[in-house]
Amino acid sequence: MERILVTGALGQIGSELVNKLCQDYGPENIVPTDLRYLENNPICQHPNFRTLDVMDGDKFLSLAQEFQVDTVMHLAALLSAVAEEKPQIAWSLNMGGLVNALEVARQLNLQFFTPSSIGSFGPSTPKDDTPQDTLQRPTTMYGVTKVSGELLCDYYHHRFGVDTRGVRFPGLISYVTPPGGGTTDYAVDIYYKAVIDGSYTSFIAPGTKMDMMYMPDALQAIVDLMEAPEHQLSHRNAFNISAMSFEPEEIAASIRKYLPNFVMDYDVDPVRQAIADSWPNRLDYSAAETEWGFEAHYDLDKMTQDMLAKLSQRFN
Ligand code: NAD
Ligand code: AKB
Repeated sequence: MERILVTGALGQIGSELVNKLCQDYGPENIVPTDLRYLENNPICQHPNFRTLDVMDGDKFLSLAQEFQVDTVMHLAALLSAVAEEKPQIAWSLNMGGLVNALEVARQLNLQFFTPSSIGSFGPSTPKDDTPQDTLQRPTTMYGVTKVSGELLCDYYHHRFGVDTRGVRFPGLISYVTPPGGGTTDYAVDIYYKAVIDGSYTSFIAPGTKMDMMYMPDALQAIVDLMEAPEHQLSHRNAFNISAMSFEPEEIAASIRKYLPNFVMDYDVDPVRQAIADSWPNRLDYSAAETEWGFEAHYDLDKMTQDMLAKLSQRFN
């Protein structure tokens, strides 16, 4: 991996991934792209930044050729809650954009990364210690596109020899860029509200466990998987990974260790609750540990300390 084009670079993951890639591989070797151009966004100030609608396959191909990239990291997609509001658009973007990205990788012989999600599982999947290879019958449009995407990436590897790789991310928590309309967003919102208001109303019900991860661990996982020797990988495109699993009361209790007056109540959103109920409680990620040495460094309390410190610096 030497020269990398990133799609959806202004999103929650992309905005931090681009910075990490610039540090690790040199800013001149990174090509951040997004549908949007945001004048004051530092990613848009990167000299290689280009607007790119991933539905435009010709422009995608010509940008990859112009910058002579050897890797595509494809992040542009609609997340679970928004996809449930706009299922037709979600299918069209999540699958159409992915096909275009894979075609660029196939035609130019590029290495390829795209994330799947815990959303690729459904209510019939084993909920605890969810295995790497198991039943995947998701009941959301997001999940349908994610499991289809996993299969399509496998297909491009077996059929065309494209070096496709990916992980199933859990809910990602970060303080830099707000999340783009997912079900796990509550676990980000709660920190902002804790710092700004001292209280939070959770749209996810008590007792709902989901896998989560702090952004620095997620970014390192992407780089580690992409740099792993190919012969070590028996899986490729959908490694289960996770750092922690908690329910709303547990994250609230962690916040109270540092902000003792923090209070939380509930106003459950039935749409996002139904999505959360269809997802696993806790993944088994031993395949990622064995095949490419995945490890996470942040647990719930360590993440809480860092989130509260960074957000307090910004808002207080
Ligand atoms: P996000 O919603 O924060 O960002 C998506 C970006 O894609 C936005 O900047 C948006 O402008 C851009 N975009 C939308 N339509 C586009 C188009 N037609 N062409 C080009 N760009 C377009 O998403 P994210 O959280 O950064 O997620 C990135 C990927 O990671 C997605 O595939 C998502 O499913 C996956 N993922 C994210 C999480 C998470 O918790 N953030 C968890 C699991 C998987
Ligand atoms: C979402 O909630 O949609 C994402 C995800 C887990 O894929 N954060």
